[in-house]
Amino acid sequence: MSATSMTLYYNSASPFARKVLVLLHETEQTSRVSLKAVSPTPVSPDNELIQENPAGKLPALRLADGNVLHDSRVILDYLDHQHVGNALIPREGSARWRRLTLASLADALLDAALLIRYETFLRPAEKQWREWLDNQQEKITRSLLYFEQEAVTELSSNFDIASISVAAALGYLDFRQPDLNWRSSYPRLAAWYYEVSQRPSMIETQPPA
Ligand SMILES: N[C@@H](CCC(=O)N[C@@H](CS)C(=O)NCC(=O)O)C(=O)O
Repeated sequence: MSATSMTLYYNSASPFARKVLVLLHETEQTSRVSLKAVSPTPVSPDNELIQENPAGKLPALRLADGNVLHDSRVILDYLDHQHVGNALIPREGSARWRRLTLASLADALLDAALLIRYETFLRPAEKQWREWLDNQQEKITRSLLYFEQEAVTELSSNFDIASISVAAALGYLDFRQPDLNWRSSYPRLAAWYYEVSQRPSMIETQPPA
């Protein structure tokens, strides 16, 4: 595949796009992808992005042959098949299902955080639904507790699909919920996150200040 033969629709604030960018860095494929910044929200879709993904969501990856991949999970899987290094998504066995399940929980945490962002940032204050917001936040709390109690050792073993997804989720919490102070409740997760945050792939893909 020739240089910059793919186009990634992304936004530097998007944690789902960040997962893709981190994998591109980790697998030394950044030069293969041109970046196209888009800023859709559920109430202001991006017309160009809709042509690529009818759901109107980023990330989407246009391949050299014109095919378009979405969502982030599909793109990560595809890109993990395009390099010669160690696979970041285990190809088979129990490791595959465990690492994908941890990644899926990180995505669920992100879905909840993003919905909270939309509810509080886009919806007029008088229409916001407090109980719904609280229950989305509870999804985040339960997921963090699970990662702290059940998964930190596993996450430490390899910086792969699971670790990339959890790291992107924690980065998004710092970005959008800076007062959450999750580190004091989940110290092992905090120590792990501090370590992985030093990786060039994480430094290069930080959300905007
Ligand atoms: N499951 C999707 C979620 C993608 C997603 O929610 N992207 C957000 C930006 S971070 C988006 O495009 N939102 C626009 C919308 O919901 O219309 C994935 O893994 O890629």
